[in-house]
Amino acid sequence: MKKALITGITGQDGAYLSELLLSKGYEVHGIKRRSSLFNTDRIDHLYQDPHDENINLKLHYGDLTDSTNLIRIIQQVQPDEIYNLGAMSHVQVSFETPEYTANADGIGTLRILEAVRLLGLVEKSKIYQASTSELYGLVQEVPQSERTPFYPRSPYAVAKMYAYWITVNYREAYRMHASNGILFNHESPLRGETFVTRKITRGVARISLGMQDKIYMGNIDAQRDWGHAKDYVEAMYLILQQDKADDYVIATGITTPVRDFIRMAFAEVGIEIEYKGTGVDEKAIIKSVSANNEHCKPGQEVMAIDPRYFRPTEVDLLIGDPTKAQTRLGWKPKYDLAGLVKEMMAADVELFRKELVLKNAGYNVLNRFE
Ligand code: NDP
Ligand code: GDR
Repeated sequence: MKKALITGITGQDGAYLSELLLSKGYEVHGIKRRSSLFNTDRIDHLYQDPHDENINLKLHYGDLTDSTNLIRIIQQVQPDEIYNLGAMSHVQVSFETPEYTANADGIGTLRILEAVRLLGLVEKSKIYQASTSELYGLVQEVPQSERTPFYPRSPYAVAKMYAYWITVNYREAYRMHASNGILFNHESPLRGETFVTRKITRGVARISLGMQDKIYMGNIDAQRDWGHAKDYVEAMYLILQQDKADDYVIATGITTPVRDFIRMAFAEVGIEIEYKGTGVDEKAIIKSVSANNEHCKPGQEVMAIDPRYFRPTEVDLLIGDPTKAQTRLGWKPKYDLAGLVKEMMAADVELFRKELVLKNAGYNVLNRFE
C-alpha cells in the first residue's frame, strides 16, 4: 500500500486529493494545525476513528513553520509521496501578514525538502509543490506557459516564488523527485469563503433567498483562468506518477472577468443583472427576475464596489497554456466554467436554504461574510 503525506489536508485541495488517493487505495496521512475549534469540516466525511484498526486516513498535528515536527512526521510516516499544499493562500491577506506568509509558504517548503534529504528519503519520497499562476503576476505574455518569466505581485507570490525555485534547486542538486504544479485558480463548493468565486456564490445565493441585499466587490475587471479543484487534484497525482520530476502548468486555457462570473452566478438563480456607472461608482442592478422569486425586484442594487478589496498591486490577467500537461500527463479537465458555477451555486443555495429553515424556526443564524 502506498503512503501519501498531505500538508494542508484541511483545505479545499487537501480534501479533494484525500478523496482521490483513498479511492486509489493509498494510506493517506495529513498534517492539520491545532485550532481552538474543530477545523476538519472539509474532510469529516472521510474521518476514521483513530481507535479502530486498519484505518487508512491518519491525521497528525503540525505546522509548516516547525521543522522539528515536520521531521518527526516524515520519519514516522516514510511517505512514498508528499503533497505540500499547506500555505497561507490568500493573496490580499498576505499584504497584511507578509512575514508569516514567507515563513509558511516559502521556508515551509524548504523545511519539507530538507527533512526528506536529512532523513535519507531522497530515493523514496516524491514531492509535489503547490506552485501558482500568481508567480506570473504582472503580465509579460499570454497565454502563460512553463517558459513565461515570473513577476510576482504580492508577498504571497514572492514567497511561492522562493518555494518554486528551492524545489527546482533540490531536484537538480540532490536528484530529488520534486515537481512544481503551476496551478491556475481552481474553485469548488469547498472553496474558502473569502476567495472571489465563493464570495460571489454565497452572496448571490443569500440575495436570491432574501437574506442579504447586495455584495461588495473589489476589482471586477480582473480576469482569471478558473477550473474545478476536482480536475486539478488529478493533475497533482499524475505529476507524481511520472518517472522524471518536472514542472507543469495546469489551467483550462480560457479566461473570464470577475464581472462575468457575477453575471453567471445571478443567472443560475433566474436573475439577470446589468452594470451601471464606472470605476468605484459602478453598480450591478437587477434587470429582470424569474416570476417565482418573491424576494428580488427589478431595479434592486445587488453589487457595489468597495475599494477596501482593491489590492496594493493587482494581477490583472491570467490565462494558462496547459499543452505540456495535456501531452505529457494526458491531463484534461472534465469541468467547464458553466458547470463549475452551476455546482457552486447549487451548493450555496442549498446551504442557505438550510440556514433559512433554522432562522425561521427561531434559531440564531450567523451572518459570516466579507
Ligand atoms: P486553502 O486555503 O483552502 O488551504 C490551505 C491549507 O493549508 C489549509 O489546510 C490550512 O490549514 C493549511 N495551512 C495554512 N497555514 C499552514 C501552516 N503554517 N502549516 C500547516 N498548514 C497550514 O488552499 P487551497 O486548498 O485552495 O490551495 C492548496 C495549495 O495550493 C496552497 O498552497 C495554495 O497556495 C496553492 N494554490 C491554490 C490555488 C487555488 O486556486 N486554489 C491555485 C494555485 C496554488 P487550516 O485549515 O488550519 O487553515
Ligand atoms: P487570487 O484569488 O488572488 O487569484 O488567488 P481571489 O479569488 O482572491 O481573487 C481573484 C481576483 O478577484 C479580484 N476580486 C476579489 N477578490 C476577493 N478575494 N474578494 C473580492 O471582493 C474581490 N473583488 C475582486 C481580486 O482582486 C483578484 O484579481 C487565488 C488563491 O487561491 C491563491 O492561493 C492561488 O495561488 C491563486 O488563486 C492562483
